[in-house]
Amino acid sequence: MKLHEAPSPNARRVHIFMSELGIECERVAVDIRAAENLSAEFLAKNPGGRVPVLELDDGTFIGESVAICRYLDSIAANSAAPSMFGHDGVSAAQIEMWQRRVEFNFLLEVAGAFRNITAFFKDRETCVKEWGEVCAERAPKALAVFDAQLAQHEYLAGEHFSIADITLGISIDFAKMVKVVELPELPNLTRWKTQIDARASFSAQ
Ligand SMILES: N[C@@H](CCC(=O)N[C@@H](CS)C(=O)NCC(=O)O)C(=O)O
Repeated sequence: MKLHEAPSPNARRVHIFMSELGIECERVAVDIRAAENLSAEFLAKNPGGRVPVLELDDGTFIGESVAICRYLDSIAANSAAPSMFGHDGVSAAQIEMWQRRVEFNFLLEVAGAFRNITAFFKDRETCVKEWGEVCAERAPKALAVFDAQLAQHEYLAGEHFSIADITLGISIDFAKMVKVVELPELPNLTRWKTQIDARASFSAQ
C-alpha cells in the first residue's frame, strides 16, 4: 500500500487517521507546486487531480481523503478502539452529519479563501479575490455552530473521538497557517482543540 501525497491538510487528515489506527505505509511525494498532480500519469491514478491518493497492492487507487480513511478503517476492523466512523447506525449518521458540516461549511470555505485570495494555484485556475473574501467571511460562522455543539459534548459528534474531529482539527490548523480567515476565540472550541492536540496522532508526520 502506498500513499501518494504532498504536504497539505488532506494528507494530514489521513496521517492522523493512520496514526490513530497504528497503520503505516510507504509514502510517495507528489510535487503539487510543480503541477505533478495534473500530469497524465497522476490523472490516471486520480482523475480529480488532487492528493492524497492511496494505491493498494492490487493496483486499485482510492482518491478523496475520507474514502481513504474509510478503507483504512475497514482493514483495521479488528482494532479494539471504537471506529472513528461510528459504532452503530445513529453514531455513524451523527459523525457523517458533523463531518460534512465541517467539510462544506468550514474546510471548503477556508480553502476557497486561501485559493482565491492568495492565488496560490493561479497557474491552473481562475482566482477571484472578491470570492475569496466572501469565503473568508463565511468560514468563522460555522465555528460558532461547532462551539455550541462542543458546549454539550466532549467531541464534535458526541462522546467519542471521530473523523469529524480530525477534519475540524486539520481545518483549523490550516486556517491558522494560511492566515486568510479571522478565527474568533470560542471557549468550547478552545477546550476541545487543546484536548485533541494532546493526542499523539496530531503530531504524526
Ligand atoms: N476532497 C479531496 C480534496 C483534495 C485536495 O483538495 N487536495 C489538495 C491538497 S489539500 C490538492 O491536491 N491541491 C492541488 C491542486 O489543487 O492542484 C480530499 O478530501 O482528498
